[in-house]
Amino acid sequence: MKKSNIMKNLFLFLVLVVFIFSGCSDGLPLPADKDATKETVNLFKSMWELQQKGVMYGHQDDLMYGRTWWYEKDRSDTKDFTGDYPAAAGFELGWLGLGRERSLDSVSFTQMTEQIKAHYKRGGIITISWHEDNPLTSQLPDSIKGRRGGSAWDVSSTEVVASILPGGENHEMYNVWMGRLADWIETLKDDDGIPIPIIFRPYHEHSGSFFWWGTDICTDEEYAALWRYTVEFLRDKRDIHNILYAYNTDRVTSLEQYMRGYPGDDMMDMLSLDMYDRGEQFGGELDAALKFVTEEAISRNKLTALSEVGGRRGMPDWWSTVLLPIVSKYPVGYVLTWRHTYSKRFLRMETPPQPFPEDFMNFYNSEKSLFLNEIQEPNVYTRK
Ligand code: BMA
Repeated sequence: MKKSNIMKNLFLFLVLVVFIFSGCSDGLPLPADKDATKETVNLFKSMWELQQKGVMYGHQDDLMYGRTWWYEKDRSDTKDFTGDYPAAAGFELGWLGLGRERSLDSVSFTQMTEQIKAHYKRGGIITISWHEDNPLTSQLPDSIKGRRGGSAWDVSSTEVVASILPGGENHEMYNVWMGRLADWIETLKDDDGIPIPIIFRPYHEHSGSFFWWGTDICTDEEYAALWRYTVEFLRDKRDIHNILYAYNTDRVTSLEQYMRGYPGDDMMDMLSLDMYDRGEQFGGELDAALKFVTEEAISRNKLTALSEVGGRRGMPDWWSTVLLPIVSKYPVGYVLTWRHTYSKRFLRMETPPQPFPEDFMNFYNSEKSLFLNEIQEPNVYTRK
């Protein structure tokens, strides 16, 4: 072989080696966890691409119950109404840390695992919130507990976060809660034993002061430290690598307010926002907030979501006239509406409430919205 040909082949070989070992041949951003599983990396990349294409619909506890039914296999309010499942299914872990069998919303954690597996198998996305009890005030006698009785909403003490961080008097107890969380996450495996990727959004709505981790209830430094401790516990101590971590606030009016307490790009995968429509000013506020949150997320190579949103009372066309036009302007990964609380009272009614208003079909039929069918191919976890 001529010398020049040898050089050429050597060069091509080196290019190939660099290509294989760089692992990011497609140029798409990657999760913060350098050891994220293949499926988790693929989920991140798929969501990055999907958020340019449209906005996924997500619904909390969609697969666990509806207003008039409780845990029926394959049932979903979204599917009952539209014929398709939501792209993202939301689940809630409150009371898992306490070692209970059922969540604060009475959902069995074992059944939750079953539904997570089923949704993963269909190619759907899983997102998880955690309204855990207050680790400090829940230990107090009932007579001196705060107004919300030791729950996530008990904001009677500003010492809670400090008390569970390393060196705090509740640190060991919180490690036990975290251990239970890690144990449960480890049960999320498909039939081949592959860990199922999840989006985890604990300590949410930090800009509000209605949870024990809220903005006036702990300092921004304590909040960031709580996040760092949580990620390090799951990722480093427990070696769990199937999680995308979502940073989240309630309504905010500036980027500076949004970023208070941000634990860092080395931990977070998603910048998300929760905002419920409480009246006229909502449209403008949501528009402004989504603009700076999505711009910031994209500049940091992070995913985005409007991870909780809810319509305005007495506004039947809210989905198509308020939500859709605003979220369509920005690369928003998904919008998630909250749970449809089950009640026997609804069953006794002559005409039980519809799961959604008629206008939800306009949202469903829009080219901009993505339901399960529209994200099944290619599969978000295999990208094939
Ligand atoms: C809240 C309400 C509560 C519920 C909690 C956790 O916003 O829906 O009833 O317990 O979320 O899911």
